Amino acid sequence: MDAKRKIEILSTNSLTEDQIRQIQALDERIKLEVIKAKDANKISDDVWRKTEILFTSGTFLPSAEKAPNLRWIQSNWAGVEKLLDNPLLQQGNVKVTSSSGANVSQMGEYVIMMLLMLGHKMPQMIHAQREKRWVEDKFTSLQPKELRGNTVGIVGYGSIGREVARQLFTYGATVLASKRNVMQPEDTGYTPEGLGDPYGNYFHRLYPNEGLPGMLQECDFVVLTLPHTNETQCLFDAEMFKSMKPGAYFVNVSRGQLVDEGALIDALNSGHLAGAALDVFSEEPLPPDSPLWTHPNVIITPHLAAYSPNMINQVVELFIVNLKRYLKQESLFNLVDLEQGY
Ligand code: OXD
Repeated sequence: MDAKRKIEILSTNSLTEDQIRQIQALDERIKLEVIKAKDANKISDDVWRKTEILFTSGTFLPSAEKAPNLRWIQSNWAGVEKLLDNPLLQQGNVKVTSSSGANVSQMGEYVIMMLLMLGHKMPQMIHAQREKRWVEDKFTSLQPKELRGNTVGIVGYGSIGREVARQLFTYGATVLASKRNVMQPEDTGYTPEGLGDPYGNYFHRLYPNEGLPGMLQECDFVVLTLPHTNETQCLFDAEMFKSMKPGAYFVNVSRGQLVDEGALIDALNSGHLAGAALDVFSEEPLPPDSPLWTHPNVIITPHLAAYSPNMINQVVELFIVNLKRYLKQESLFNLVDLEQGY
């Protein structure tokens, strides 16, 4: 890297004074501009022309002509599919890194909360409370399915799946996980110290993607964490739900597009699935007429599993780790394969 050349960074995320200081202290060539903008036109041509690194929660980008020096985009999103269609990325000289791993602590807690709520029949108990109804047949209708002694299947053993497995360990559940390459149980992505499963220690059995239906047959709970790509579009269709063990619970924290919602509703209505917790939907906000809203065994949340007051600080930490690597011309964490889409 040219020792005199300025490294122009544009952040559309607001940063604290301390974060700005930390970033600038990394290299005296760094020039950091912070502009809270929600679309590309709010940023001047001059700023776009100079920008080499973009740190953003946005899914907007200028044209390639407007940003000739752009080389790297660090996104705040773990799922970057909305960014990838952008023509600017077709040129092949801009790297994209996702935030995968940065927010896994709260996502892990969200998933555990949902597994416990579903298994312990919380939706049914809240419903009875609203009606001021003391459930008389509580030992049958409210019989819990505990995590201890039961099997949780994690579909996609990436950073979220690994943190779920780590948190599940203390509950004594059997953890099965599916992963594209079972020969590589280690994590190659970013995970904050002490979180996740960097060495592949927290699952009991790993399945290749082709083995997913077989894995599902054994699971009392299934957690979907895969990214949305052409390959995963509608992965959970009627057949896949049929592969699930009767009476199992389903949790989705990935993207709604991985699920055929009609097939999910059928599986719930027939009683084949005992319940579901859904944070993501094929259409967001979930339309008011979706039967999922009122299904008695379904918990709906408005796409917030990654949210916490620490969320942005966690992503800034990842950005700083990656920026140090960029400056040393090392490979970046969470580099998105633009062909594969994750
Ligand atoms: C993400 C999300 O992709 O929160 O980061 O959905």
